[in-house]
Amino acid sequence: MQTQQQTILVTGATAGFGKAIAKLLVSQGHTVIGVGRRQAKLDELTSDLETESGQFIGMACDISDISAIQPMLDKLNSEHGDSMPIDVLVNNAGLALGTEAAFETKLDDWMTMVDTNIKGLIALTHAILPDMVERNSGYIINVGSIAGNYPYFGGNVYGATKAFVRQFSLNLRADLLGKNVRVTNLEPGNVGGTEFSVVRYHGDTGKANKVYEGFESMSAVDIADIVSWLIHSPAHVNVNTLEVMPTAQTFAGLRIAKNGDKDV
Ligand code: NDP
Ligand code: 8X3
Repeated sequence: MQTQQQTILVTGATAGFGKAIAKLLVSQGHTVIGVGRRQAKLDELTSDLETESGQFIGMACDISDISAIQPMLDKLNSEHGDSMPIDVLVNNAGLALGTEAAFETKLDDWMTMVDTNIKGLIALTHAILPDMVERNSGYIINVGSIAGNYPYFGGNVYGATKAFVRQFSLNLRADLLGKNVRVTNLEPGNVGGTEFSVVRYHGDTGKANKVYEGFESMSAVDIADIVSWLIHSPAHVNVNTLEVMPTAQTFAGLRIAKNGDKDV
């Protein structure tokens, strides 16, 4: 069990999983550097967490602009002293845009998912990993998705970005042989109560709410509990991948269009 106070950088801390993860870890005494684009949400979280035992530091940054990542880390170090080694990186920021079939989507949406879920995640990892290796200590938790493991209608590029995140996580482990740096790909299924579906449906809250009707989805707190458990697990244990779903959810089945039916 890792009990000492750690410095944990969490992307996507302004909402959903990232916000729940930040709240839990700060309440456990850790220092959380929360990254997101919305400064007002970061300020809100800073004041909400003021009385907790740990510390929250908000850093506004659009990770899809990879040229903004190093300046954000430089600012963090200059404002909080060069002694801000990051013990844990939680690459959580990401998004899905659209639920249409591939031939009906907007190319811009595809590119935004690639820029955020892939390019932002690898750029931040590239910036932080060498220091972990040098210190022979560290942990990268990537938030993938079941969408990276199972194909489903409308998952096209979103699922492909998460499949990238899964393979990148496993390949990091391969490169980190002999280094004391852990990597986990956390692969949740349906989680309600976050902004994920509102973003996916381009702000249509009616459609977004329907996704969660009629069953009990997981919550951001469930995900935060898992992340906390991973961080506090013994340093000699590496969870490579961790897939979790609501009990009500299961895998998509294979389908056949019969009698030339195009309307399936
Ligand atoms: P939310 O939409 O609630 O939160 C997404 C977070 O990512 C926000 O804090 C947002 O902050 C941040 N973000 C998005 N784009 C950027 C960017 N360009 N730069 C910096 N931050 C960014 O989603 P969830 O909490 O539900 O999802 C979190 C992660 O979990 C995502 O990677 C998602 O793909 C994955 N996931 C979600 C599941 C679900 O069912 N909800 C299931 C499986 C995986 P801001 O807008 O302020 O920048
Ligand atoms: C989100 C999970 O099932 O909505 O990553 O694609 S799902």
